[in-house]
Order: sequence, then structure tokens, then C-alpha cells
Amino acid sequence: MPFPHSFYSFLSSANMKRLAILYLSFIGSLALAAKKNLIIDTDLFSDVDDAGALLLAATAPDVNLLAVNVNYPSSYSALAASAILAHYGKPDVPIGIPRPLSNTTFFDSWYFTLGEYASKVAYHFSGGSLRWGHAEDAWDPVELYRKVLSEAEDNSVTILSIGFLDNLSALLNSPPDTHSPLPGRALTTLKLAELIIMGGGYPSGHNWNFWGSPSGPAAAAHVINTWGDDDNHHHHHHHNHNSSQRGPPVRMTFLGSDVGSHVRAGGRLVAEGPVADPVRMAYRWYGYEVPARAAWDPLAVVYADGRDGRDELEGADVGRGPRRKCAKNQRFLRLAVANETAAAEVDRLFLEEAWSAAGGDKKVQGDGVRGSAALQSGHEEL
Ligand SMILES: [Ca+2]
Repeated sequence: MPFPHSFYSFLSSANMKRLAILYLSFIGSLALAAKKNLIIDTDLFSDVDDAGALLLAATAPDVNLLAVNVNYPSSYSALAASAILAHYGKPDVPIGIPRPLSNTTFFDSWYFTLGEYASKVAYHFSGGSLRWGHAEDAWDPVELYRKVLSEAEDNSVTILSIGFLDNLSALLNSPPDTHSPLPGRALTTLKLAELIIMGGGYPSGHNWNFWGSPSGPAAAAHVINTWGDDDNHHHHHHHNHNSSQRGPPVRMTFLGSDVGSHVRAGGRLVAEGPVADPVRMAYRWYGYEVPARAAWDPLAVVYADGRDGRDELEGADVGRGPRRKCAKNQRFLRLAVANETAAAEVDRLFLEEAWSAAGGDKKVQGDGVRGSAALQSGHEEL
């Protein structure tokens, strides 16, 4: 790993004071705020943490889950997304996936220990808008993005990417269509509140989500390196909407692989969760005897969904590299609590929501950190 453990829990006392104030103002605004518009872009194919992330996204109390786009072209990924969303009370959330579809299943050719879960979840928990055998009914991901964004209030949508960036790259390249007269880059500038990307390592490192896409690393490079660029520079379109909106780019927040690697969650869900839960079974099928897995994607949802747990993550700015003259409004997150504390909170959320979806409210004993002022948010200036 690129950093020692203590890196993540570092907070100076000056920061503590400042961040405690931010925490209070955050709570104050929460009561008045409308639900947060969220779109998830997930691979939901190899690692099981995407399944945990969808559990959290579907059950987040303050979230309007507008759409889920899948960025790995296996039909089982789309069907599994539908199954999980339906199980967790969101059967009507539209799902997109790029074509052509394959029936590829995950095979662990690195460790030869991990199992495959997407096809199993898709088959055994079939439900929602894409029932077993109907993956082709899924949206084209770019059209789904464009439709949902065009219908949303300006600056209201958070996109959370927890997989490859091919869909987002295609969205940025998309031309005007029946949903919006704006090209993709201008549409995202107008509609997004924040783009959150689980991927990379900070302040330096590398990560599967940026280079592991079947299409190669070009899409990730395109999204990240051109974020905030002037749309008119790239598109010679007839509309002029964007020329008066050259403010700072929409904030891009990164959650690096270094953050979640040692936050191991899912074990409690497997041991204590409802037997017939698709996410519990996904963790079992994936991890066998070691169901607790790195919680990269669930942590990203915790940050994105505005839950109390968000305050376990703090941010630091990035984007001042020598390549760029102007600030790009990019930052990365660090954990403000111990790995074990964050894992316990993710486990608690998994269990509580799983039992709630199973029809029984079970108060799950956590370690008392939820909503506590000990959890801080904010960001650190470099
Ligand atoms: Ca993922």
C-alpha cells in the first residue's frame, strides 16, 4: 500500500475545530434539503463490493436514485443490478448497459480463490425492470444519462462512478438528441452537483477502475483529464448555452483504492443477515470462507448519499499538477476514522437495511459512532 495506516486518521486539532463547524452546518441544512439526486455507474461484475454499494444506494433515506448504469457489458451485471434494486424496494429505477451484451461471467484468474456472483444473483433473485432473460430491455447508458439529466434540476445531480468510466466518457462525447439540445459535456456542467469517482490512488497510485476496462484506460483518461474543459473548445455545435457558464468546473471527488482496502465489510451480513438476501448471498458466493471484502464502493456510497456516515470521510484537494494551469475543482477523500470503525459502520448499515428489507426491523448494535460529532467532514486545502 502506498501509505502507512496512520495517514488516514490524521486530523490536526485546528482541522477538528473547523470540521466540527462544518459538521454542524451540514446537519442544519439536512433537515431542509430535498432528497439528493443520485446516479450510480457500476461494473457489478468482478468484485462484490458493487453489490454492497447498490444495497446502500437503494436504501439511503435521503436519496432519489434516478438511474443505475452498468459499465461492464455482461448481461448478468444488468440483471443482477435489477434484482438487487428490486429486493431493496427500488424495482422501477431504470438500468442502462452498453451493447453488445455478452454472457461473460467472472473468473478469478489472479488469486484462484474468489467466486462469481452476478449470474447467480440475477437468476435466483430475478426481479425489477430487467427480469431473468431480459437484459436487452436495458437502456443504452448514454441515452439514460441524457434523459435523466435533462429532466433534473440544474446543479442537482450527483453521479457516483464505482467502476469503469466508459459510460461517462461516452456521455461527455454525446451529441444533442431528443432529450436535450446540449452536447454531453455542457449537459453535465449544467446538471451535475458533483462527480464522485471511486478509482485511482492519492496523492499517487493506480487502480483497476482506471486501467481494467475491457476497452482499455482511454475512457478513464478522457473523463479525468478533460474534466472542466470548455465544451465549445471540443464541439462546434450551434448552441451557445455554455459560453456564458464558464464558472469553475463541477466538483470531482475521488475515493482512492487506498481508502477502502483495509475497510473489510460484509462478514456480518453473511453471518447474521437474512438467509434470502441477494447481497448477503453475493458476498458468500464471492468470498467463500472469507466474506468480508474491501469496502471501496460502499464507502463511496456512504460519502455520496449524504447519510451520517459521510462524515467519516474527509477530503483533500488535488488537480494542481503541472499539467494544468487552472484549478479543476478536484479533490480526494481520506478516512477520518479508523478502518475498523468505518468497517463496523458499513456492516451495521448492511445488516440493518437487509433486515428491514426482509420485513423485520432489527436494531443492529453498532459502536455508537453514527452521527456522532467524532466523525468529521470537510476538506483540506493543499
Ligand atoms: Ca466496482
